[in-house]
Amino acid sequence: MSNTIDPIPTYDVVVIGAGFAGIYLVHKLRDDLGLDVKVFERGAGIGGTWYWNRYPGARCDLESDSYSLSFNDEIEQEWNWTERYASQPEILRYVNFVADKLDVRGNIELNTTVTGAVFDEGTDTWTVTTDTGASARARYLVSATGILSVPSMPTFEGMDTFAGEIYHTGDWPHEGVDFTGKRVAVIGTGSSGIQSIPVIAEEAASVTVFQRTATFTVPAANRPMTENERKATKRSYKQLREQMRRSQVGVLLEPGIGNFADVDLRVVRGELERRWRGAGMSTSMVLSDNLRSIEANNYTSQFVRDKINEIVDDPAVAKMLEPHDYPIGTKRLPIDTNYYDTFNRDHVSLVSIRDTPIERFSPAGIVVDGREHEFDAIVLATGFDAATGALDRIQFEGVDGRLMKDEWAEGAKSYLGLASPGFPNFFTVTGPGSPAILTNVIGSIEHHVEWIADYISYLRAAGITRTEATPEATERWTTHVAELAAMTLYPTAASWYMGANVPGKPRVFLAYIGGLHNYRDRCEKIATDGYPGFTHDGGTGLAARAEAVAAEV
Ligand code: NA7
Repeated sequence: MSNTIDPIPTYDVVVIGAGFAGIYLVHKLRDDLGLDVKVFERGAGIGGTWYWNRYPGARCDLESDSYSLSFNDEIEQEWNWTERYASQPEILRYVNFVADKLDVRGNIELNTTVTGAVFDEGTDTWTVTTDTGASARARYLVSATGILSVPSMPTFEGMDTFAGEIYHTGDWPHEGVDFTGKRVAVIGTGSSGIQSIPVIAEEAASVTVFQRTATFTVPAANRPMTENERKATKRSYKQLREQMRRSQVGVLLEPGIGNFADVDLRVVRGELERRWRGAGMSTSMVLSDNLRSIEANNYTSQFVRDKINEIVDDPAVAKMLEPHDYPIGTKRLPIDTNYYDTFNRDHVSLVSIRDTPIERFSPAGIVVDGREHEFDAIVLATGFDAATGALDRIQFEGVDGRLMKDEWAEGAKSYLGLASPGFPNFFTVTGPGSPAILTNVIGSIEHHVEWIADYISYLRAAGITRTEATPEATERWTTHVAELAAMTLYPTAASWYMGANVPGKPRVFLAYIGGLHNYRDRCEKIATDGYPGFTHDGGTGLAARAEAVAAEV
């Protein structure tokens, strides 16, 4: 018998990340299952995406009463959203309110980046290492690292020679940035660029936007929430949430009015006009087959191009802003406040870098097509290494020394977006292959957390110490995800959904398109059937039953 004490603290579950997912995991696993949970979080505060993305104008693109947690009545009833679309500071306040309500802070170690995790086949446990030297061991490891948590940093020649400041929207200084009197460049016109450009233009001396791909965006029609609206929502939360869970994307968007071939185009036009004035993302969904039929999509796309030409005074600028490179909706549709109007301001200009890319940064600014543009500050609104970026940066070592980054070198493979073969007792919240990126992410997070907690509870009850997604189930799921995507227009866009925004990243569609409702049903059936598609070792009884069911599937 050895007298040595294991120097590594041991928990039931280690969680990576303290955004909405990490916080809910603590509550669910600790308070409902009675487990000992440890969370490591890179930031000096909780909130994940909403902790880092503090750029001017940062705001959620889903309505506040949808983009919020549904599992706790007290939180729902006590919290008061002030705007239809919540701003980043308000969402971060909400995250902190939730964390206090659930009393989770004691389980979270901040300022600690997980660098590696190794599975020990002798004990069926994971040992997690971090950049601070802290480590932890646990039977289960759950990644809650978020979808948009690793900024994609472009590498322009001469970047380090630029004499002014360079900021990335996804890693914004916490003290804020004062652009008053400054000449500012913004590179990138996705959601982050589209939200920040009008706000930066309010204070900067000049704003020059460098646009590689013109982006479709529709008006947010954001406004304050009235007390009556808040009361009405709070009264009907139960029904609303249930409808969201039973919907395609986990949020109540206005449905389509019919397929392109079947509807009167005058009616379509009228409906597009109505939705343009306030329906946010539903604007692109007037035609039910907008994401399946290129004719339908062309009609919707042209409507937005016409709007751009109506709004923007200078026809040459309007032409540059017209999106032509992808079907509307196949990249996440930003919703904006005064984006196109901002180009009518004298101190705002647009430089297309579609055909003449940025040559280099210089000490004074940015050189394009032989011309130097001078700036005091440059904002990179260049997006994220989405969905897999955070996982790729951690050295996950599974059975037989297999590394996740090697296993996923040709593209992420998962079973249900929740687990991956060779990595036992490891679950991914909002992982690639789940519907998360196409849905109200909070709805997906809640589902994943609850499903994982139920599964852990099942494993413990059965005395199963080791579970793993089978290669066969993973292959079937990954193929199914790809086949569903291929039935739509999504793969035609060079989007972050496809990994196309990061040089060298495999082009694999990263989400299950079949809808949150169908996904939930499928996961529930798998649970009811004893978790076919997973191996079960170390247990008896239930485990044997599960294996028998798995063999039949
Ligand atoms: P996005 O949507 O990925 O947009 C990034 C933008 O940056 C996009 O316009 C890119 O052009 C542009 N970009 C990226 N790299 C470069 C380089 N090297 N040179 C020039 N331009 C570049 O990220 P966001 O942060 O705006 O939004 C991400 C999500 O957050 C969004 O979908 C919402 O869900 C919230 P490209 O289109 O690739 O030609």
